Amino acid sequence: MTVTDVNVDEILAPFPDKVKKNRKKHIVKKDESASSCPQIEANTRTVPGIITQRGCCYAGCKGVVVGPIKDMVTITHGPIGCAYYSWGTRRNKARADDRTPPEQIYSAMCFSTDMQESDIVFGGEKKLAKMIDEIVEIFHPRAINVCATCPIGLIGDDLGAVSKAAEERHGIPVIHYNCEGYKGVSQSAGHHIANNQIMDRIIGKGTEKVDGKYVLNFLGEYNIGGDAWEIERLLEEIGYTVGSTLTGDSAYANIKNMHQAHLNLVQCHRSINYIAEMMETKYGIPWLKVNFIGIDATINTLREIAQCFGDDDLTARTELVIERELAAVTPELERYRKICTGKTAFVFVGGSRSHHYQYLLRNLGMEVLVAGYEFAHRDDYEGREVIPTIKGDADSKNIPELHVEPDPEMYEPPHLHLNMPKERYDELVASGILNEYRGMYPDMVNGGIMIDDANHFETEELVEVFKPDLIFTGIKDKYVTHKMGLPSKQMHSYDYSGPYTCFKGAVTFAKDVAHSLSTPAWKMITPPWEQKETEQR
Ligand code: CFN
Ligand code: HCA
Repeated sequence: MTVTDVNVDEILAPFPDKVKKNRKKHIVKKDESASSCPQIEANTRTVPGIITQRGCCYAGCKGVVVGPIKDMVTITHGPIGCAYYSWGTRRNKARADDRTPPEQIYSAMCFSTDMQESDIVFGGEKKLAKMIDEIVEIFHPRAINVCATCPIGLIGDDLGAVSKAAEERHGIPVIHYNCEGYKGVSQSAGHHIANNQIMDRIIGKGTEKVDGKYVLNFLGEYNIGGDAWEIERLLEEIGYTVGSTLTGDSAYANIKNMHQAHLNLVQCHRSINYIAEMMETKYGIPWLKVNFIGIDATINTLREIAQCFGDDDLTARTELVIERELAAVTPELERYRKICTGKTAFVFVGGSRSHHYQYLLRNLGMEVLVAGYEFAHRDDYEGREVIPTIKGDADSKNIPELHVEPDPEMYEPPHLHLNMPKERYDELVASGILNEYRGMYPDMVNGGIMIDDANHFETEELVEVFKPDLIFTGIKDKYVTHKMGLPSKQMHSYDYSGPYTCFKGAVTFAKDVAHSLSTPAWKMITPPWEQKETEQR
């Protein structure tokens, strides 16, 4: 059977009719003969009871966006479990630098009010206030984040009031996030809440001058396994100054001065597009969607950034760095490419990597048969902007969009938001220097499946049908995959490896993938559908 023969209805057949109808809208099969991308349902509630890969709003706010800010103490106001299980689960690395000494790095620590039954009954505000006082006394942080978990919203603790009073007592910013886990439908709501508060409370508050002819901020890069450091190395060699990342290895001390940059680069569009847009509106800073995953993607990105400034020296240095890095990695990459070429894969990650890694996999000669996101929005799939409408209390800026209404009339490439004349933009696109924004769909193979919020059942069915050589996914289906006799590579944490960005990162990735593919252990496992019934018990 070829990939184009796969029938989505057959995969969904065992579901009850209502579930079938729902899930069908979240699955799109690539059809090269169709003129445009079919609409995919995304950013909507998961069917109750289904084993989703998604996380919660608190995970998106605390775990993803604000937790990595190294010089801020981040308090989890809630029961200890939420703090414990969000402690150190992401590999966002941080190190000391000129502004932040080692004793002021708190991002790997775990702080929680440890709400008990009596606190739930009588309220946790006093406990939180006392905890902030103790933290200031013991750790002397520059600023504090306070993140709410589910019960806090239910009992109605006023985080804003407690934080404001603490700010007055101690004279440092205490920033609160009403990111109760149940808000929205996934981590995505938490990204939005975190973006709003960072924009409102941190960016623009600094007065220290950021020196540099070309100052860039790097948004949506979380330094997993050291990814951001590898990118910064190249950018600095070319002649850029990286003012701040958001939020991998970032500090309050740098984020507050981000408004001085000339250009914002956006790696993960899903988690940080709100700040990119808001900074463009408020400070007139243009932003550029980039991708440092994959050799060709990195080269394109470096050239595009240089084009934004139109400086010949910068362009020349960009070409020199590209040439040198390429020469250094090509022989080793070729070795691993031989093992990877012709192999097939699934890629299922949160909200941006599933597309970014398609470029790198293509460099290795691998074909992605199934790709999807846990919590992406339609623009991430379809490659066009879909305007969100806010449902609920639209006046409260802490309520993120809960549902996205499609606007088929709307098309604006979110890839490029530059304050450059339209003619210059058209010229750069026409000459092939700037690429149009592409969502995941245009990069799928014909007959391949694009799937939103995939669940365990569907993943197993798709594996049985497509029989990929490897799955790129997260911890929640890593071991299920192994039991099916398939290697899996964690695309969130990189399984203790990385960095995977730019040229050297591509080699590290290729080596890890080649090792996974060559391990004989997978042939010794019989997948469930090949086992006899008695063996299955
Ligand atoms: S580092 Fe990012 S790249 S921020 Fe986002 S959408 Fe998560 S934590 Mo896991 S790996 Fe993943 Fe993306 Fe952006 Fe990470 S694909 S799910 S919320 N994500
Ligand atoms: C999160 C964090 C996560 C989880 C990874 C996984 C991460 O979404 O809360 O499921 O394997 O990258 O650490 O996405």
